Amino acid sequence: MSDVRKGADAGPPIARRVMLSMLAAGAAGLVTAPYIQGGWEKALGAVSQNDPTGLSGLLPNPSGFRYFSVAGSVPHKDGTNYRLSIDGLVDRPATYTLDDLRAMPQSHIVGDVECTDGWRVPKTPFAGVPLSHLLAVAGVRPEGKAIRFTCFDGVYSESLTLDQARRPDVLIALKMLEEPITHEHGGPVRLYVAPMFFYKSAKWLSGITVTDQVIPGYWEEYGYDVDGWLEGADRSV
Ligand SMILES: Nc1nc2c(c(=O)[nH]1)N[C@H]1C(S)=C(S)[C@@H](COP(=O)(O)O)O[C@H]1N2
Ligand SMILES: [Mo]
Repeated sequence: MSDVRKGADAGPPIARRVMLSMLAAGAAGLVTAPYIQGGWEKALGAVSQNDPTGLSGLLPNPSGFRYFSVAGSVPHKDGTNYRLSIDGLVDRPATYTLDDLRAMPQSHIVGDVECTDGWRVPKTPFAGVPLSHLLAVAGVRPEGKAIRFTCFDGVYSESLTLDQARRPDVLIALKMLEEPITHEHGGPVRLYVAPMFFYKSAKWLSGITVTDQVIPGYWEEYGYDVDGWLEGADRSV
């Protein structure tokens, strides 16, 4: 690379240049150009992976989604190295591969996606294993009252009460938008908590731990409600 700079300013020059040009494209209204959506999403995802400012999450995206990651970079995982563990207050702790999860009962849900930042994507299809199924297989002990979720980005975490976790509209999602979940959207496996704000839907899910009380997740430490119900959600399910 000819223009690698030295000193405090030496960052990833290509990533920064791409990001700036995409910001410029957005500002110039070029986003109405007929981008192939997958390509645009891929490019955006690649940029947000290298974007410590989080600014790229604000880039316009024809699908309506924004990409969020509180981690600067996230390892890519697939069927060869992905693992999901379930442990804590259960009788039968286990670790699952992607194939294990694919072989379990799958549910399909079409739900609204809504971030607290105000963007919303209605009627988004998700598919995967009901969390209730995994909990039943693991055998939650009587002391178990809540779930802590951890992620292979090494940073993010989330929580649900046991009652919330057992709802049929809470999925260990393997598919989103009828396709395997992309890395940018938290693949190969993310949580989907249909009745709650999207921050509850932890991306890059790697751990499910049954705890005796709710341990607030990443954003909840900064004041987000641990009960992130969407307006109109049926809380009694
Ligand atoms: N691991 C992880 N999961 C996460 C987040 C994150 O930063 N890291 N952001 C949350 C927030 S605030 C939102 S709105 C959604 C964004 O999902 P998307 O990037 O697929 O649109 O993921 C949620 N899950
Ligand atoms: Mo969000």
